[in-house]
Formats: sequence, structure tokens, C-alpha cells
Amino acid sequence: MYDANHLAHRLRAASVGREDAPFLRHVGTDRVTSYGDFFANAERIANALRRMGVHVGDRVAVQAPKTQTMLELYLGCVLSGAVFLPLNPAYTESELRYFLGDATPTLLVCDAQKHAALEGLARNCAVPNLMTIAADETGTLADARDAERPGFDPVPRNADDLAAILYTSGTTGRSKGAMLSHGALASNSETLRDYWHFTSDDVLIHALPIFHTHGLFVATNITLMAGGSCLFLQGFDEGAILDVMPQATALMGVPTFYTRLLRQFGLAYAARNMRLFISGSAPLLAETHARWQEVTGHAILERYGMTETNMNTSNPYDGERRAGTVGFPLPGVELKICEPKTGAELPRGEIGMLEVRGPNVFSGYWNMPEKTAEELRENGFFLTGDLGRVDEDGYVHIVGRGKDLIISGGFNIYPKEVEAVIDDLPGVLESAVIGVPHPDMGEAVVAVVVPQEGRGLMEAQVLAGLEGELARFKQPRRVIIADDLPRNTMGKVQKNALREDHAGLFASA
Ligand code: MLC
Ligand code: AMP
Repeated sequence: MYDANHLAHRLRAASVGREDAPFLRHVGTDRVTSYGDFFANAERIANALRRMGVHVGDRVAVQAPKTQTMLELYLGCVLSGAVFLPLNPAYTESELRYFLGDATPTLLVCDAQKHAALEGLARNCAVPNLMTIAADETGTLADARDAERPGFDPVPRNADDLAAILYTSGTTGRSKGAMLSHGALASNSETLRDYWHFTSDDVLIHALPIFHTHGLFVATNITLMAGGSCLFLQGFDEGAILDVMPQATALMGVPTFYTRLLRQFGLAYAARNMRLFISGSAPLLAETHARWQEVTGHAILERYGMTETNMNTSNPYDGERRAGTVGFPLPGVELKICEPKTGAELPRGEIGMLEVRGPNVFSGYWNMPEKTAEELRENGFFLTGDLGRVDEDGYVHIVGRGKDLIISGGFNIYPKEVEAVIDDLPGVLESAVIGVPHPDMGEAVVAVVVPQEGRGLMEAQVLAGLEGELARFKQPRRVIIADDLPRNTMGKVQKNALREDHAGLFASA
């Protein structure tokens, strides 16, 4: 009955007739949510959305704790033709203001604890509806859902229709809303389900956030499409993951998950029934790959993706999972290595910019046609901003980034955005924000700050100035006060020199 709705149909197909099969097993409680209950609740939410005046194509922004209700809202949006727009709960009010102003949602669903604080903001941004989700699954959205009946005729949507907008930070400092269609999401999850051999027997440890591609579209969509179940954790907790691992078959995580789990006693025993460990969102060190194999006997399967493209490449399921590589282009995905300036394709083995094309690629940036034109070629190839090469066996290696970007614990931070806030602080002349190696987060944010002449400036003052302005994960772990910034003859700040100077900052952290 979901046939007319491209994505909903594909998310539902594997569980039709298996209403009692478990979808979510809530870790830390005895609660299990069946497929039947999950979809019935999503239909109730779709009814509630219609009742509050959310129309086809309207944006529904969500900044809420990781809950079943939030997943039901995602599905409710898909069913009703609304556009799901999840936001990191770490974003501050000033960051949120930008997203609301840019996306003009019809509904904002926020954390119940922030309702009072956000009422004024929602009003100022002319958001007509404000509802809540609490970490314990209560809230006004749950009340509205429970007041409705299940049963909803899904709004017909085809592959090109918009399903979601995910904001990704921009090199210029302004976040861009990546528009993801029903077809892009559905095709990528179907490809991954098959490539990674997910079936209804799988039990995935789900400890990732659900406001990003990795936890929402990769982890959740694949499980739904396979008809399997998730051991659902509200956040990352290495002890809890180890406890539930014997009941699981698969784990998806960012590299920090793996380095933290390696520190746990009993990992080898806990992992004995596991089928698959997948890593992505940031580079996995070859050292972590080797250590994991030594301890558990499993070779982590590393894959490479982006908000704009979903997943592009993956190491093989059956063949060699080669450490330090992200494997092969997925079926249906074309990948070229190009000369960054001209876009000319380079011969095999040379380093250049990765460009990708396929049904997985996004439809453009929300309200930013000029940005879309810069990054998405007319022929459909997307300029990833990542630098890489393809080796003689066809494995793709990511060797660096053409874009000035820091990835800390799987979250992206654009230095430009942090520099802009620091430069506005009293007493600051200029700043340069860099990523330096960090044993836990992969990279950590460090700011090198030059005070105005005659002004004394302390690390603590700079950090205090950023509170409330930037989400915690974007705030520098260290601030270095310097007399000046190294520049080349063109006057451009030499970030490589700064990265080298401060490379050892967290060596023993
Ligand atoms: C939390 N903090 C971070 C941080 N996460 N700081 C920098 N980078 C991060 N990633 C802050 C907290 O606010 C806290 O600040 C302090 O660091 C310590 O927190 P913690 O308790 O150690 O962090 P924790 O809650 O354990 O989170 C770490 C983490 C989490 C790695 C588990 O960040 C995480 O789940 N990351 C996954 C991100 C993700 O899903 N990315 C996928 C993007 S999609 P304080 O000072 O308040 O204590 C994508 C495409 C693709 O990239 O290819 O997949
Ligand atoms: P995001 O914008 O959050 O989607 O992050 C996408 C970026 O994460 C990519 O452009 C890469 O730079 C990086 N990334 C994702 N997966 C990997 C990986 N396996 N190895 C290296 N970098 C990765």
C-alpha cells in the first residue's frame, strides 16, 4: 500500500507481513519496538503533520535527542511528502537561527528541555509550529501522535522528489543544505544492503547519532530495508556496546568507536559472534585496522561517503579489506580522479580530486544555485573536495583534502567558521584554525591567535568568548597565542607549517 511513495515503499517492503518482528531493541531497557508498531506510529505522525498544516515539500526541522520518536517522525515526513531536516543537538541558538532562517520550516521539533528557550527564536524566525521530543520518548509530538489513528495513504512521491535536507558546513563559513531525493537515499541503501549482505537475521549495534547520513541513512535505512533489527543506544557508550555485542551481528561506527573499543577488556570474547564491523566518516588509521584484526580476528570494512553523495566506495565484503583504503566504487557509482583546476581526468595512480556521479548524488544545495553550479558539474559529476588516487588493483585511497576541513570524531568543522567567531572577539587581530592529530578524535581543533598590538590575551579568554556562539565540538581544544601567523609570499597563511609546528600537541593525550 506504500507503492506510490518511492522511499517509503522501499523502507517498508522487507517487513510487510512481519508486523511482530523486532525493529528496535532499546538497550538498557526491556523495550522492543516491532515493525508493526513502528510503522503504525509513523502513520499517526503523518496524520498529525497533516493536521497541523505541514504540506508536501514543507520542511520539518528537528533538533532532538536520539529517540524512536525521532525515527518515527523521519518516516512520517517521508510518508506525507514533507522534507526531513535533522540538526545536531549541539548547535547553539545562534547557529540554529541560521538554519531556521535559511530553510523556513513549517515545524520545528526541539528537545523538550529547550522548549522555553526556543519559543522566542521560533517566533522570530516565523516558524508556525513548535513541538517537542524528550529523551524518554515523551513530549508534545508523542502526544499528538497518540491522539491520531494509524493508517495513512502515503503521498505519491517519485525518485526525484525531495526527502531530506542535511546541512553541511561550507568552506566560506555558511552552511549549505544538501537536498537529498527519495531516489538518492533509496538507491544507496539498497546498494549497501546487498553489498554488505544485510538480511533480516542481522542485529546492528546502533550507537551513532541520527542527525547525519551515517546513523540515519546508512544504519537505519539499511536495517529497515533488510528487515533486521537495531540494538538502539541513545549515544556512544563503549561499555554498553561491549555488553550487547554477543547478541549482535554488525556494528557501524566512526574511527573513534574502534579506538575506544580497543581499550576495553573482553573485546575479543564479545566480538565472537559478530559478522561485520564497518567504519567511515573519517580516515581509519591502518594501525587501528591491524590492531582490531589482531584482537578480534575481523578486518574492519572501511567505506567512504559524504552528506552530498551518501556512500561512494566500499572495501569488499568477500575480498581483501585493505587497510588505509576505502575500497572500490559501489555498483552504479562512477569515480574519477581529476586535475583539481581543469577537471581533466588523470591517469591511474596519480593524485587528484575525487569526482563522483551516480543515483546516490544529491540534487543541489537548498537556495544556493551558484554553489550548486560550482560543485556539481552539468554532466552530473560532483566535486568532492577530497584528494585521492586509485592504486593498481583499483582500491581508492583518500590522501588528503583539497578543502580546508577538520574531521573530529566524525564531525566536520570548517576552520573558516571558527576563525570568523574568534576574529570578532575583543583584543584579537587574527587567527588560524587547524586540525592536529588526536589519539581519540582523530583530529582536534586548535586555534592559533594573534592579539591586537598592545593587548594581552589568554587562552581562557578566547575559549570563554566562544561559549554559546559555537557548538562544543567546534570549539578549539587548545588556543595558542602567537606573535604572528606564518605567511607565504602571496600573503596566504601557511596552515601546513602551523600543522607541523603543533603536530605533537596531543601526542600523549
Ligand atoms: C563530542 N565532543 C566532541 C565530539 N563529540 N568534540 C569534538 N569532536 C567530537 N566528535 C565534545 C563533547 O561536547 C564534550 O565536551 C567532549 O567533547 C567530550 O565528549 P565525549 O563524552 O568524549 O564525547 P562522546 O559523547 O563520547 O562523543 C564522541 C563520539 C561522537 C565520537 C562518540 O562525537 C560521535 O558519535 N561521533 C559520530 C559523528 C557522526 O556520526 N558522523 C557521521 C557524519 S556523516 P564537553 O567539554 O562539554 O565535555 C558523514 C558521511 C559519512 O561524515 O561518510 O559517513
Ligand atoms: P560530511 O560532510 O560530514 O558528509 O563528511 C564527508 C567527508 O568525510 C568526506 O568528504 C571525507 O573528507 C570524509 N570521509 C568520509 N569517510 C571517509 C573515510 N573512510 N576516509 C577518509 N575520509 C572520509
